[in-house]
Amino acid sequence: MQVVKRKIVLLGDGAVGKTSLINRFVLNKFSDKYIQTIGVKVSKKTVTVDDTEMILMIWDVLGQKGFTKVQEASLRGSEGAFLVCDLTRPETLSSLTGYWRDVLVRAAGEVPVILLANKSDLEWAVSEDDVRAVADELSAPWYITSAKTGENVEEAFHNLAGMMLEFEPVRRERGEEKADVMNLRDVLDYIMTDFARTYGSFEDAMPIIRKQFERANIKDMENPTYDEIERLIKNLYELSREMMGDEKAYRMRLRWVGKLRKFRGGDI
Ligand code: G3D
Ligand code: MG
Repeated sequence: MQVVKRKIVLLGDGAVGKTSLINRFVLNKFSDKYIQTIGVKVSKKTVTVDDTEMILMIWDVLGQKGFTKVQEASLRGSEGAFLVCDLTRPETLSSLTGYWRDVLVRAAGEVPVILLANKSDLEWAVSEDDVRAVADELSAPWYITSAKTGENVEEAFHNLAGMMLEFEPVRRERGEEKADVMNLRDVLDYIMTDFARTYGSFEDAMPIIRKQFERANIKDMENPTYDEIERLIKNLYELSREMMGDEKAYRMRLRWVGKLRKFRGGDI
C-alpha cells in the first residue's frame, strides 16, 4: 500500500462551519464551543482510498474576506479544497463564486474542489437548486452537510481524497509534482511551513511568522527576492535559537539555506 501526504484547505465566509466540519471529520464530534483560530491551524487525518493511504493535512485558515498575505500564502501547495457555505445565509453561497474561488485559484491553481452547503440541520434560506447552480458554475461536486449531525461529512472528505488521487496524473503531466521547490515563492512557503512544524504549533507559530515577514520587509509575497528571503532566514534563525535551542534551530536553518542556495550559487 502506498502512503502519500496531501494538503487540503477549507475556504468560505466566517462562521459557515469550516472549523466545525474539520473537527467533526477529524475527531468525529461536534463541539458547540467555537474556538476561533487565529491564522492557521492544521489537523491531520488518514483515509484509505483504493490501495492508497492518504494522510490529509487539513488547513483551517481563518475565514474572512480580506485575507492577509500570510494567510493567502498558507494556501499555496493545496492539492484539494472545500468551498463552504452556510445554508442559512444566501450571501455565503454567492461569495464562493464571487470571492473564494479566485482566492483559491490564485494561491493553488486548478485543484479538485467540492462545494459544501453546511448547517443542513437548521432552517434553510437557499434551495438545493441554488446550491446546484453555484456548484455547476464551479464545476464542482456538492454535498449538503451538517457538522452538527455529521451528515455527509465523512463522505465529502473521502470523495475529495479520491478526486485528488484521480487528479495526480494530470499534475504529473503538467509537471506540477510535489516536493520539488520550484521558485523563490515556494522557498518562502517551505520556510513558513517548516518553521511552524518545527515550532510544534501552527497557531502559535503564525503570529511569529507574520511578524518576521514584516520585519524582513518582504514587499510582494508572490514574488519575494533572494535578499528578502535571506533576511527572513537570518531573523527567524536568531529568534529560533532562543526559542528552540541551537541544535534544532541550526538544522532548520540548514534546510532553508539548502532550498535557497539553488537560486544563487554562493553561500549565505
Ligand atoms: P468557521 O470556522 O467557518 O468560521 P465555525 O465556522 O466552525 O466556527 O462555526 C461557526 C458557528 O456555526 C459555530 O457556532 C458552530 O457551532 C456553528 N455550526 C457549524 N456547523 C454547524 C452545523 O452544521 N449546524 C449547526 N446547527 N451549527 C453549526 P457558535 O455559536 O459556536 O459560534
Ligand atoms: Mg474557523
